[in-house]
Amino acid sequence: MRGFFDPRQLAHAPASELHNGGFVPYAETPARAEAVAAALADLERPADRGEAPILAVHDTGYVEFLKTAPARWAAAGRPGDVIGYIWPIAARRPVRLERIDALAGRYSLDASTPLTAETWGAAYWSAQSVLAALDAVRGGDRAAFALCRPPGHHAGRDYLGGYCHLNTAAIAAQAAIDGGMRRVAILDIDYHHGNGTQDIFWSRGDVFYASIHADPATDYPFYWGHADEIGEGAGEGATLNLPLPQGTALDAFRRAQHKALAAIAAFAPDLAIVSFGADTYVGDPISGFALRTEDYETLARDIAACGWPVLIAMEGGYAVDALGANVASFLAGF
Ligand code: SP5
Ligand code: ZN
Repeated sequence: MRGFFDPRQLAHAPASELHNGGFVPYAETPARAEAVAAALADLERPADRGEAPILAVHDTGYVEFLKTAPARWAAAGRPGDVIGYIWPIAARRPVRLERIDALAGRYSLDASTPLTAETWGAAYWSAQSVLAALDAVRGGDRAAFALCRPPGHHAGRDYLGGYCHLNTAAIAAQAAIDGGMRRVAILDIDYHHGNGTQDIFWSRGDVFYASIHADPATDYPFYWGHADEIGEGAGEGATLNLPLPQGTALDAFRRAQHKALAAIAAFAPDLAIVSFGADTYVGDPISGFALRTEDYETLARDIAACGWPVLIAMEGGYAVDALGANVASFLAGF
């Protein structure tokens, strides 16, 4: 299977994130991508397909913010990485935002996703990697892999969060549709619910979003991912949430994935995009499921058996020592 990655994706390295009331080392490290790249032979560098496919999903003001916020932060005399501290919960109306702190709150979901001067470039090449993998599948490959880092599924049209800036799965799905595919399914098997992907396609009937994740009652992102969230308007019924309790191991996860695959089969997609997080691993430091390395191959075989062309986009996975083996196991199933 062809896989895509650009070394410029490594340059994004925030120092810390806000967690449980204090700053702790940032969990989404460059070492994650290095571990995956080391485990997979010959990842290819993506071509540059420009900003248009990114702007087909993301708000132009938000993209401008990602590019310019670090310089504005430095110009304001701030040390460290850009991070918001005020969020527009009440004043959700168009007001002219001047200060960097106003913008940081407007364009972010949480305070665990700081921006550095290198973030835009890394996120840009993460998006180019997923677009290169899409082209491999469009060219006839049965499956292709994008080592997306930073990850994407918590990022919405106009907000970052959950270590994510550009929603790579959504960018690929939109590019597939704009390139002539009629229906695209996204199967999200990261430990966390992909609130950004769900939000982007919430009212759309042409992109089916199915997610298996930790119950938002106990886990980030808390506000989204409940079983009764099914989409609305033209998208009603095109969102499927299958929350599972902490401690879930292969058997229950696999049963949930069978449900998701059956729903996707009924949707009859031209392409399946898998948002793949290995933070479901038993040894993951920030998560609570109990999958083992060999389980990823089993899950991948079940997906491959459905027969759709598959684009695999990397999401989370924070047990760096096991990450390469976990990703390799998953890809082996295809
Ligand atoms: C893509 C993805 O998996 N994002 C996950 C975001 C979860 N953020 C909330 C969990 C906070 C745990 N932080 C622990 C930091 C240890 N250094
Ligand atoms: Zn995750």
